[in-house]
Amino acid sequence: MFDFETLAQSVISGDVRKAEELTKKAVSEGVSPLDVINKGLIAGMEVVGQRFKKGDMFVPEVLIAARAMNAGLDVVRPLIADTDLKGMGTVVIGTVKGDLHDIGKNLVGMMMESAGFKVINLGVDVSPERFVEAVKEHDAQIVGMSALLTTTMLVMRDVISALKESGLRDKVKVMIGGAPVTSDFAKEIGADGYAPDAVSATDLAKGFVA
Ligand code: B1M
Repeated sequence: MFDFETLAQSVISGDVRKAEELTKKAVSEGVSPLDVINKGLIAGMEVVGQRFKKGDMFVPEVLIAARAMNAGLDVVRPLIADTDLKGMGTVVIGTVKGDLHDIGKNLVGMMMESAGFKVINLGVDVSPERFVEAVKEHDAQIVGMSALLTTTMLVMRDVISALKESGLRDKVKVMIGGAPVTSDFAKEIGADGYAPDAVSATDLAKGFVA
């Protein structure tokens, strides 16, 4: 039985080498990449989030923990992204303007890739205009927006307005997510769906193209 607790602990303490080594060990023992991510890497990052909230951890420590989590993700990424699935469609995904949080958004993008979507990851601090340009440029079927701040989640509405103004709103499905976002908020701003985590985000996207 793989020790997920120790893997989570390596993320919490920001031990990049240990996170990488333990992830490799899990993979070599046949642990599923999704379990490695959810029970080990994300579980560790959740503890970091709680400690950050209480003021027991500070920004530099959070960044170091995020680096350790990414080191683990780099190990499992090829295992879940290199599937033989046929193209499901193109998703343009980004963290909205003013917001620099990208760990969850990258995870969502990675899971979608593993499900066979072509994912255009626009990064962080993405303006409404940039979302519109990218939809046109890549002929995307889905727009995915992420926000982690109660202030920046409001930008999601602006992106939807920009899509309407450019005549693209009816051609794409819009999905949103991120810690402060809810399904009620999605309805309120006219998004097509909300997902609380990376796995349900992928299911939602699959439902859009089914
Ligand atoms: Co920030 N931060 N942060 N932070 N940070 C939060 C979000 C916060 C809740 C912490 C707190 O105080 N409790 C708080 C927001 C408060 C609020 O608005 N309500 C906060 C704050 C205040 C800030 C700063 C303002 C702090 C400061 O400078 N004073 C600042 C803002 C910078 C900015 O964006 N302009 C800031 C900075 C940072 C760091 C740079 C240090 C770092 C980000 C590093 C990075 O992303 N590269 C950071 C981090 C790491 C966090 C916490 C601790 C962890 C976020 C995270 O990565 N979680 C966070 C506390 C928390 O969330 N508990 C916090 C792990 C990740 C896997 O989960 O991102 O939720 P998550 O993604 C999930 C789901 O939400 C969902 O699926 C993902 C996977 O399951 N999901 C989607 C996400 N996007 C989706 C899109 C979808 C569907 C699902 O469809 C498209």
